[in-house]
Amino acid sequence: MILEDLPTTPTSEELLDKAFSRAARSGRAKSGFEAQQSMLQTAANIVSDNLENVVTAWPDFDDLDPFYYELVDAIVGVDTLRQHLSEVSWASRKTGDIREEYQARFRNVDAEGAKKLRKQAFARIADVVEEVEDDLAAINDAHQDLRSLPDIRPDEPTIVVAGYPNVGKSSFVNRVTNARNETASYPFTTTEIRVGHIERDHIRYQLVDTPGLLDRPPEDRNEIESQAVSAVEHLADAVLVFLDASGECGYPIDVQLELRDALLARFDDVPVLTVCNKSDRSRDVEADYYMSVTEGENVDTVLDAAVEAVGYEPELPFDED
Ligand SMILES: Nc1nc2c(ncn2[C@@H]2O[C@H](COP(=O)(O)OP(=O)(O)O)[C@@H](O)[C@H]2O)c(=O)[nH]1
Ligand SMILES: [Mg+2]
Repeated sequence: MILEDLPTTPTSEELLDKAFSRAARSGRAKSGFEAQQSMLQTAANIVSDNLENVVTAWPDFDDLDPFYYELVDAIVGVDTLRQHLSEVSWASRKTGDIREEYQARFRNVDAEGAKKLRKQAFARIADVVEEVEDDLAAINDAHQDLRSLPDIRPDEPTIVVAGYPNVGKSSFVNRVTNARNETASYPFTTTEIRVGHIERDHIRYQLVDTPGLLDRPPEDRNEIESQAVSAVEHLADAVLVFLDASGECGYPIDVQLELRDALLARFDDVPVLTVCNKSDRSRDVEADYYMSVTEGENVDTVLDAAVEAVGYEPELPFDED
């Protein structure tokens, strides 16, 4: 997804090792005063460039699609991440300042004096880098947490599949997308988001299955999960709520209907279709559609209805003014 191209964030130790060993190498190529000057340049440049790259590698959070913004915020906290990045940015500038300061001071000393100053400068650079040790670690953690986000395209028409566990959501998504390998999952707490794709009239639709999220009453969701629901809200163009009237899923039908009603209220901007799945077992509930995924009954009808409900009209290039 959008964040997968981020380079790995170095630890402060890795960064200092790299900077000082390259500096030593560049120092060996010269001698006396010049060796010291070259070491300072090299170390400071490596540190300040690498720290800056850590920061600029991240997209501007304000440019993120609301879906991803909410998701990033739910998983790592946008404000916290911004804070860490701004600390690292500070460290990059500070290292640049140290380089300038010592370069100026180098003008008035001999080789021996330059060596002393260079050592002093290295100690100060090391201090600066160590000061952002925690920030670098937190940025790296955030990156790890975010890199496995499923590749969801917020601009693609999206059908969200909801309903209690074991009502047949995954069976449906797997059957119609016919692409198990396309489903990716993202675990934070108990939550995953899985996505599969279908194509109708050359338009790609995303089918999103959210086990752990839209399969339980709102009051059972923790804060992160609630925020993830907000993210999904930005995404959904239509919602399919699956019911299992047979109760084989382990949840009584009245409880399932309560969840359906909560979803109707929550996703009030988009069509929400009620689908009684496992119609081979029971049809004992009022629903928009009756389907059996395992028997292949009405599966396409439900999919067509969902596509219809999305009502996606692709923008044609010549429509633009
Ligand atoms: N009898 C019957 N079983 C079904 C049907 N659809 C799914 N199942 C079964 O219900 C169980 C739970 O399905 P699953 O897709 O994992 O549900 P999910 O938890 O909502 O994703 C599995 O054993 C499925 O084979 C159906 O239409 N009829
Ligand atoms: Mg499932």
